[in-house]
Amino acid sequence: MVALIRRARRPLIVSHRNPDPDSLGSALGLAAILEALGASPVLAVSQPENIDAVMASIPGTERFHALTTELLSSPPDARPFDVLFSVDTASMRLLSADEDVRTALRAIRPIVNIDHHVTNDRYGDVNYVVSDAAAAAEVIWMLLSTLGGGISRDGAIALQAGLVADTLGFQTKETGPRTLRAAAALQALGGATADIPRRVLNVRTFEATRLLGAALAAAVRSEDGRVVWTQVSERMAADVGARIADSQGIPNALQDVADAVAVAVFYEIDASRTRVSLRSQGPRIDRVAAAFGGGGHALAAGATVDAPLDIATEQVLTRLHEALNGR
Ligand SMILES: [Mn+2]
Repeated sequence: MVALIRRARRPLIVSHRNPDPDSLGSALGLAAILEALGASPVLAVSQPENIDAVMASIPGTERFHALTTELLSSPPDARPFDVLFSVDTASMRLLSADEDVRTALRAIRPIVNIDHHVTNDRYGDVNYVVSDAAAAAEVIWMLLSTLGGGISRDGAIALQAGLVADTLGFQTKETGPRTLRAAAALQALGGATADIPRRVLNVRTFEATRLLGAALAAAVRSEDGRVVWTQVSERMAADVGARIADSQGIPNALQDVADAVAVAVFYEIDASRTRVSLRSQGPRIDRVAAAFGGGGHALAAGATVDAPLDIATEQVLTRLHEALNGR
């Protein structure tokens, strides 16, 4: 792994679609490591236009190219890629919805898969999957400390943003001594922990605030009190002058309900598809997400269900109750 990083001259760094602060921050952190070693990395994600204002506060996000067949067939400066680094991404399928893009990505060798998802399917030629790491950014920091090299201040800020976001400000069960050592080291490199949490965790738009309120007011609790869930419909969003894409922080707010063991938030994508985010305080819920073609972590996972909002809600809740009852 270390040899591959040292040898790379023109690496392509990619991460999953529907970007989040950890996917972007860990990619930017890896880019900073490679740059400190003299390489010229190119960064790409599917639909970089989906990088919202919160994520755009991470320095360097404007560097992401759209991950398209055009980028892969005619790379910037006509310099071919000599290695593909994929970060925070459990399977190739999550990099792009476009089969042609995935085929073109597979033509770049070697593929180096750096991740922290338990559901990672080891699609790389080299796989560095640390499933007890709290964030992909923590795994990147492990590489940095092994290399013993330097990193720019912006790189440190990007990695700190990934750590802070995936741990919800160092609150998740995955947050361990190594996570905090990474945070301390990144703070010493200029990635302060005072300013970044507000930027990536707390700040939300006015529209997202109103939508959060509506979604919380519509919350439902199961009879046994163990599951709390809500639906975010097109209509709910329109009623508060927002779009579903504005939604932010709903699962995290619901999981603070006392005695709730698991939380589910259902988002209407269109008339036949529903996205679900799941959180758990203990029982594994990644298998519930996997049953619907999704994935994630033991205690935080999600899926896109091919069913309308109400039907998807019923299907997932049934599975979720089975999982909580150990069936
Ligand atoms: Mn992550």
